[in-house]
Amino acid sequence: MTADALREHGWQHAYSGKVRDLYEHEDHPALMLVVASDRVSAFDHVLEPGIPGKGAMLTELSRWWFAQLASGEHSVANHLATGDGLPDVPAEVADRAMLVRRLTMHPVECVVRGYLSGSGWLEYQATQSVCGIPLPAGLRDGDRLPEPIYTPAWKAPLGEHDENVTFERTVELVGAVTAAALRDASLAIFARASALAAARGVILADTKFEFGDDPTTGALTLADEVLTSDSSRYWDATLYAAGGPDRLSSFDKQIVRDWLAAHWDRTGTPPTLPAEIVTRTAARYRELLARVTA
Ligand code: Q0Z
Repeated sequence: MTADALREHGWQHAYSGKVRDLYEHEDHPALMLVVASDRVSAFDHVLEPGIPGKGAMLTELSRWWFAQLASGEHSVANHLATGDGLPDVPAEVADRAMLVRRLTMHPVECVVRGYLSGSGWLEYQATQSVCGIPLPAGLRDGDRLPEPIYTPAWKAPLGEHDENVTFERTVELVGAVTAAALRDASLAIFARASALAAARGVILADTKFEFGDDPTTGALTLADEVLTSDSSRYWDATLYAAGGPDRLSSFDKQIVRDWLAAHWDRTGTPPTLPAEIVTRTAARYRELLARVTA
């Protein structure tokens, strides 16, 4: 068992999200271990069974993006721990675990949208704006925005949904200097990442970053998972351009969502996913990883 293997190496469970688990180590209080599971969620439920290899594939994608973003002219610091004297990561979880430095996290989800969809589309229909940013009239679900917008959300307490907020509200939450730094870093990273994805035939529609301050240097540092299909919406550029019914199919668990929508009335416990749905979903995650990191 995973939990036993981690405990034998001194890792104690600290926190679990729907999909990932966080561990800490008594002898290494400055570090944490982020472990991505194969769990998949849709319509706010964690489904059975998991998607074999999902945790490893999303971890590989995060690592790849961290490396891309750390290199080059506009390099971004990240929370991955490197160097000597680091604790063991059990072999059982090595391919889906990231050893990270413990940061002082900022309680803002830094969302950037290049296209209008999801909660942004819902808010737009009600107000013709998203997070206080006015938008042109007449946009449809999935339309490209005139330019990418920063639409932060406040990290709600456990179990509650994050709440879209204005930039001004983030100033109240973290101060003017940090609020501006979060926005500027988020937009700059999105610009780099979406250009890179586009070159590989993938549209990065939107994504969510989380940042913290490095406690030793004070540097703003990219944390959490980055640009995975759990934290981002990726679309197939060819399907999008063709404009057919699948043009906004997300590059990951759309198959799960579609199957569930057709086989469940959204009350009670969701049904078990058939093997074919699981296999096809795993193949989608594999395809995204292969395309992006090609
Ligand atoms: C991330 C989360 C979960 C994974 C706390 N480097 C860091 N320093 C301090 N805190 C965090 C990180 Cl990544 C941190 N989360 C979200 C929850 C699994 C990530 F269950 N919470």
